[in-house]
Amino acid sequence: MPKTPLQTSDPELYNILVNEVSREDTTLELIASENFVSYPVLEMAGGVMTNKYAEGYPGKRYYGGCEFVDEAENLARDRANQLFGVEYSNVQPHSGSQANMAALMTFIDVGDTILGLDLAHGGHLTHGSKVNFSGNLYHSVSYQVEKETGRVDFDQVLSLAREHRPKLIICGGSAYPRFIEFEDFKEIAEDVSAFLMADIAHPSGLVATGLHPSPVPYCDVITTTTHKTLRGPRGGMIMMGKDSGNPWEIVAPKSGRLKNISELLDSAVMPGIQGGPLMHIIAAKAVAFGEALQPDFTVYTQQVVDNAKAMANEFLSRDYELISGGTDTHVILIDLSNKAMTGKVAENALEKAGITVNKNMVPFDERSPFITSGIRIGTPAITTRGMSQDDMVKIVALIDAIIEKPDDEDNIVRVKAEVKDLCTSFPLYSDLRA
Ligand code: DSN
Repeated sequence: MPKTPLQTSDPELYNILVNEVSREDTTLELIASENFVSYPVLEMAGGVMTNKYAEGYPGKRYYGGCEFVDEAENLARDRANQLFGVEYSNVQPHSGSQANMAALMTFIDVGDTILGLDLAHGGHLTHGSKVNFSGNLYHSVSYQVEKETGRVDFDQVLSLAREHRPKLIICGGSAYPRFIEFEDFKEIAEDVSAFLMADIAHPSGLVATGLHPSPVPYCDVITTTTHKTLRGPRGGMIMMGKDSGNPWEIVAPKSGRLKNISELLDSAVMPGIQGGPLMHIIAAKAVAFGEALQPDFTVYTQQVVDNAKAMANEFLSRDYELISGGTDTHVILIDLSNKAMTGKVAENALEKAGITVNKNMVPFDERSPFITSGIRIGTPAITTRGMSQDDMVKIVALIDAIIEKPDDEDNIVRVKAEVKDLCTSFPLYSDLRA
């Protein structure tokens, strides 16, 4: 095979790339926020639109030569609107965090109060964590889940909302295995006249295919990433739908004038927090949204959920404690306390056996985020490889074998060989191997 340009010019980095292809192919990727994009998405993400400066929006750029990137961004927006049933989308945020930052900047002023899910209870850094801009620039109050059910404690949300009068409430999170309860949040937001923002970064692929309730009828603004269950390139997006009763005009935080929210959101993203958009990634988002509009994608997301449920049942039958007792989505959160094991030890031992998970705090965790009592598992990536329920049962058995004997090197070698065999039956990126 002829050498690739990278192989010729920079063999050191070429080898790093090839090693990553091999790692993804020969290990079980169970990180709930990861997925494997298609070749067409890769082609666009690695294409020449990376060269183009296009500050501004289609038809209103600060640079010439934007004819084709305009077409790509318009397609990305149109497809996003169709996919989620919304009237407005901004596909420029470089990440979910930047989508969240732009949304907060649009709806509220620095110093205003926000109410979001505690990071240690499944929330996200940008939902008000003290180590993040959201907890620094805003007065942040956090709600939690109930100890017994692992589900959002709506009595607490209501009482915190009435006590602190947040200007904006955030629903959604990074380690919440159940459907986000948009309707319940809406009731509370209305009670205290707060804006309601949904962060659907995790379940957006399930939302797009109707397997998770839609936030559109309830939320003033919706943010997401594009690379998790949605299976696009790494990035973020902001949306608004008319169904929510959102007036599409608000008194702008700074000027005090009545403004169209979509215009405020656009200018919060650029020039507010970003400069030049990543046009290769925006075009790759358009490709991924096109894929997600195909009937096959619903077959895929249904399998993601079926696989997560099959895994959850198998874990339960092996005496594992699952937060909330199971899952509605692609996420499973396991408390390993009854296995006398920390999340950190489990993550390291599983990684040695070729199984990639992340340590994760569980609600009311007494351990630090660097140790944790739990692990988070997700099925989007292994489902993309074509795995189904029978494979989930095998994978849980392999995980259990490691959790039982995390220090037994022979056991790790045996499990690693089985992981490799399983991966060989579901090849990934065969065309990209050295
Ligand atoms: N880091 C992402 C996750 O793993 O869920 C959230 O930003």
